[in-house]
Amino acid sequence: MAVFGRHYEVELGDGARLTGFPRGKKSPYACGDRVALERIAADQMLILRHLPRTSLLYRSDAYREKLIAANATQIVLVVATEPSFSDDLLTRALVAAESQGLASIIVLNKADLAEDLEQAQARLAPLQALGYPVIAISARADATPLLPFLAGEVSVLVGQSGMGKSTLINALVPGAAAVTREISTALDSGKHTTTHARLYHLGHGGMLIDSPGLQEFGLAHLSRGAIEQGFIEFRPHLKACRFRDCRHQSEPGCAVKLAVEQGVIGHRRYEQFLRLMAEH
Ligand SMILES: Nc1nc2c(ncn2[C@@H]2O[C@H](COP(=O)(O)OP(=O)(O)OP(=O)(O)O)[C@@H](O)[C@H]2O)c(=O)[nH]1
Ligand SMILES: [Mg+2]
Ligand SMILES: [Zn+2]
Repeated sequence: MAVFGRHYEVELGDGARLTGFPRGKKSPYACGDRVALERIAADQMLILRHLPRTSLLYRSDAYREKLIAANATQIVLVVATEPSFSDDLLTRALVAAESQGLASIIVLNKADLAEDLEQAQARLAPLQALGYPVIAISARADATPLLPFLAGEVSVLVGQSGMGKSTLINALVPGAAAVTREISTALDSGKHTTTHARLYHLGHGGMLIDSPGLQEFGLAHLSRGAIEQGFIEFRPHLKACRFRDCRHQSEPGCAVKLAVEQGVIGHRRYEQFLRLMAEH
């Protein structure tokens, strides 16, 4: 249910909440994991192992991996009219989601800040055109337009700090109200608010995972192939490149570059792809 570095909050089948500890020095579990437990005290459990995962969303740099959520079925990328969001982070999170076969939806929060709304929507339009749903809402005013997208899904909220992920949680999850006050108090100090991932039950079997704000989304764990597949509009062209190991940079007969020149693939997306590839 929640990850606190070296220990966890676990929920049993009957709804009881206990503290769980990993066996060794490592903490290899993520929010959303299903785990086998052994009781070590009235309110403490040893976590023996995790059960097979349907997905694992994580980011990585050259040195380490940071787990975000296990068993999610979709990623909800939360951006806002204000503060301004990073296209690069958004692209990376989409590629990570695609690599795990997760659906992605984009929430444009703080739609009540009307003066910045149009510009934010314009920045998201190319992604919307690719088929990613973009839902403009105000978590403060009314988050219910999001509910149909969450029903029956395990959704992980991902985004930069201050976009309103936890505000969304509080708007959508009855009973998370106690958390609201803590969060708004902490916010006044101007710090990152959410420090650990936490899973919340929605009605009708849906679940929502809140996660700490991200400043970067390293994709060191993804192969070149996974990255090119992560740009979904590239997919129909990849097989048509003359060379099977085409890097879609300056090779002759590159179908991706041709599609860019013909305006079928957007310039900005192609440039973002090249930037990601430069790290590999
Ligand atoms: N105007 C407006 N402000 C909002 C809205 N949603 C959230 N906020 C404000 O945005 C600030 C950040 O919200 P949080 O929910 O803490 O953001 P977060 O994404 O959880 O941030 P981290 O936990 O640091 O990652 C708070 O002051 C919220 O009150 C909205 O719809 N409209
Ligand atoms: Mg938060
Ligand atoms: Zn190519």
